[in-house]
Amino acid sequence: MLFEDPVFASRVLTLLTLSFHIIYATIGVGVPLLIMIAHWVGIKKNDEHYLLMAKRWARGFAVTVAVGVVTGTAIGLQLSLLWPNFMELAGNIIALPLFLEVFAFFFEAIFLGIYAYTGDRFKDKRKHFLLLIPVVLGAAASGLFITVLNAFMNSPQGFDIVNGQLINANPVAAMFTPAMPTKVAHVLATAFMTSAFMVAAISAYKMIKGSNHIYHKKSLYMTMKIGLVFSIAAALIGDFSGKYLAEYQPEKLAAAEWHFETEEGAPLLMYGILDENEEVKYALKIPFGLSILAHGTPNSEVIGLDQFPVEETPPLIIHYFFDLMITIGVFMISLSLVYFIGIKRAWPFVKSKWFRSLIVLGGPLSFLAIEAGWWMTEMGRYPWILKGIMTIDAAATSSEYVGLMVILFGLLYLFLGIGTVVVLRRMFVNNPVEIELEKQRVAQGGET
Ligand code: HEB
Ligand code: HEB
Repeated sequence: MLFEDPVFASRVLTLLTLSFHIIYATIGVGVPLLIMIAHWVGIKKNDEHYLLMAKRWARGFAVTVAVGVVTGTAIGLQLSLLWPNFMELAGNIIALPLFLEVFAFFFEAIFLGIYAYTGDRFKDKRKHFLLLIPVVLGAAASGLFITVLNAFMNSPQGFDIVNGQLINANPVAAMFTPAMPTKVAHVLATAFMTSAFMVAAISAYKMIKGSNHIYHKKSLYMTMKIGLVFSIAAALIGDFSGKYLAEYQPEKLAAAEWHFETEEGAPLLMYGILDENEEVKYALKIPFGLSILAHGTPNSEVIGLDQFPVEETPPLIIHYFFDLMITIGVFMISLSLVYFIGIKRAWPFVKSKWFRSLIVLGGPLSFLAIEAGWWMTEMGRYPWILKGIMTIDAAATSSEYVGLMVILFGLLYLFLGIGTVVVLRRMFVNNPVEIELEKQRVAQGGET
C-alpha cells in the first residue's frame, strides 16, 4: 500500500483537506465584504454598475459557499476519524469555538440566501443593503472562531493536565490565547486581500480578452484598491505575528529562518538552499532584519535552534513557505501601488497587456501565499498537535484504512474543484454583463 504508516497518511489527508478547504474558506470570509462595498458604492453613487457587481458576486459566492460546506464537513469528520486521541484530550475545550464557527456560518448562510434571492423585490436598495451586514459579520466571525481554535493548538491554555488527563477546562480562557490576536487579524486581512485580488484578476482577464466595458474598469479599480489596503494591513500584522512567534514559539521562527545559533543583531534570511552539512548557501541576508521582525530593535537577541532538542525542531522546509508568503505579499503591495500611481499619472503601461497579465497572475499568487502561510504555521508546530502537550504521533489513529481515504477524498476534491469551475463559468459566461445590465434596467422600469 502507498501509505503504510497511518500517522503519515493522516497527515497527508489533513494537509490535502485543509489546503483544499482553505481556498473556499478564504473566499467565504473575503467576498462578502467585497459585495458589501460594491453595494454601498452603488447606492452612494447611484451607479447601476456597482449594484450589478454586488448581484453577480453574490450569485457566484453562493456556489463557493456550497462547496465550502462539503469540505468543511470533511474536516469535521476527519478530525475525529484521524486524530481521535487529540479529540478525546481537547474535545471538551475546542467544542465551544467549533460550535460558534458553525453557528456563525449558518447565520451568514441564511442572510446570504435571503439577500441573493430577494434583490429584485426591494425597491429601496438601502433596505436590501442591510441584509449584507449579518452576512459580512457571520463570515468574519466564522473565520475568527476557527482561527481561535488553531491559535489554541499553537499556544494552549485554559486547563490543567493531571495524569495525562485534561481537567478544569475553561473554554473561554482557551479562546483568548497569546496566538489569537495576531492570527485572527492576519487571517482576516489576508482573506480580504486575496478575495479582492481574485476579483481584480478576473476583471483584468476580461479586459485582456477585449472587454472595454466600464463595468470591468470600475470593478478592477475598486478591487485593486481594497487589495492594496488589506495587503498593507497583512504585512503590518505579519510583523506582529513574527513578534508573537519570537516570544511564544521561537523554534518555529528559528526553523523558518534557518536560524541555527542564538545571536544578537540577527539578519533576515531570504531564499537560499541548505547543503548536506546544514550550511546555508546563496541566501539573501537583510542585516538586522530578523532581530527587527522578532523584537522590533536591530540588536536584540533571537533564539536559535541550538536551544531546542533535535526532536523538537520543526521541519526546515518551512523556510521556503515563509519566503514564498513574504515574496508574494511584497509583490502584491508593489503591484497595486504601481497600478494606482500609474493611473494617477496616466502612465500608459498600466493599461498594457503585460501589466494586466501581472494582475491576472496576482489572483492565484495570493491564494498560494495563503497556502504557504498555513503550511508554515502548521508544519512549524511539529512535532506537536497541541503545543507542548500532545504530539502528532500520539494523536493519530492507528486505522489501516487511512491510505484508502486519502485516495477517495482526493477524488472527491478533484471532482468538487472541477465542478466549481464548470458551474461558475457557465453562470457567468452565459450571462454576460451587457445582457444583465439590460435586464436590470427593464426590471427597474427604465428609470436609470
Ligand atoms: Fe503571513 C502566517 C508573517 C504576508 C498569509 N505570516 C504568518 C506567520 C508570520 C507571518 C510570522 C506565522 C504566524 C504563526 O505561526 O503564529 N505574513 C507575514 C509577514 C508578511 C506576511 C511579515 C508580509 C509580507 N501572509 C502574508 C500574505 C499572506 C499571508 C501576503 C496571504 C495572502 N500568513 C498567512 C497565513 C498564515 C500566515 C494564511 C497562517 C495563519 C497565521 O496567522 O498563523
Ligand atoms: Fe491544521 C495539520 C493546514 C486549520 C487541526 N494542518 C495540518 C497540516 C497542514 C494544515 C498543512 C499538516 C502539517 C503536518 O503534516 O505536519 N490547518 C491547515 C490549514 C488550516 C488549518 C490550511 C486552515 C483551514 N488545523 C486547522 C484547524 C484545526 C486544525 C482549524 C483544528 C481543529 N491541523 C489540525 C490537525 C492536524 C493539522 C489535527 C494534524 C496534526 C498536525 O499538526 O500535523
